[in-house]
Amino acid sequence: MTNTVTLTRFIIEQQREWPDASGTFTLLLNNIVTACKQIAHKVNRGQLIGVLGSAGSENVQGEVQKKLDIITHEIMVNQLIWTGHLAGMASEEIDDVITIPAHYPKGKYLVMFDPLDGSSNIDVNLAVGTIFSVLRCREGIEPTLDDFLAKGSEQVCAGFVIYGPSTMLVLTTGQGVNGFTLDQDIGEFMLTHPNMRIPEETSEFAINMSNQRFWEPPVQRYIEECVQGKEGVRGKDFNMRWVASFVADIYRILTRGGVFLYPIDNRDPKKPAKLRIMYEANPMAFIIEQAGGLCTTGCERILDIQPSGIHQRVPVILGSKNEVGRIIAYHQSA
Ligand code: FBP
Repeated sequence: MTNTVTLTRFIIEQQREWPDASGTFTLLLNNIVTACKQIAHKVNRGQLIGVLGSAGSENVQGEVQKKLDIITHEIMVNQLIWTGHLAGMASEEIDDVITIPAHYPKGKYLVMFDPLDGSSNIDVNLAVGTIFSVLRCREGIEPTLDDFLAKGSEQVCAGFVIYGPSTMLVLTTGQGVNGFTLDQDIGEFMLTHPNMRIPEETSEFAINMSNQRFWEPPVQRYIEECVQGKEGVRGKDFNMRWVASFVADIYRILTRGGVFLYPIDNRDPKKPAKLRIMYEANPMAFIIEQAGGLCTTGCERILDIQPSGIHQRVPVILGSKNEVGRIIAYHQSA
């Protein structure tokens, strides 16, 4: 099978449907993708270039940073800061928003990113990824925090790159979801998975079971019923998967269906949830909904949430429509 449609061709042909498109978005996306190709190279080389292991520092989340957390953060910033397409950026790895220095032109987009998602898996050679979200912003101005804290429903683009057996890009600009595989020989992402759709039905759930005693009753009930299988009220057996790399769990769900839960829990009242809304939950929610799935906190559609902070955490339940719909109903009847 010869895949001839490159990402650049795909985006340019898509832009032709937007009469007032200036082409800036295509250029911005190309810069993001160039950064991800550089990251793929570092991740793939691993200990050959001494980039595995801890950096011995903590990020704003209080998490011990891996060397690659910092390296990938710097690659994203260095690839985007000079382009003239951005008014600002935000990254999982640093506290404040990243402003564009005065000696570079400013543009009309904001990019938020998790440079290395699933970094707890990097030293054990499991799939990791980069997640990004793009918002429009008032042009040529110094953006305020409010410009960044837009609802997920206002994203113009969301995507992630998974550094796994293949390096793949999954992307939406609000016209469905498409998957591209990096052809290492020519260094181009090729369209290999057009119009990805999530099956509405599934018998596979993903959750970190070790947190079970901290979950709220609706999630306790849902998982209990799945585990009871065909002997229980669901009358069918369920399988479980948990990679602990959001990108990997999401890519599996995009490919064969499933439901992912990182629900609210009462382990630590100061940190009732794990995943960050701006550069994890919102971009994945946009992708999942564009692929025919649902994404909720259990009580609220993720894309309708008014964010209150760049590193705000939210409960995330997403995936195949019928199962997520059942979990929402369990929350409503609780
Ligand atoms: P980061 O690695 O970017 O901090 O992401 C958080 C994450 O690793 C997700 O990728 C994953 O879904 C989740 O945390 C795993 O959590 P846990 O280690 O509690 O199972």
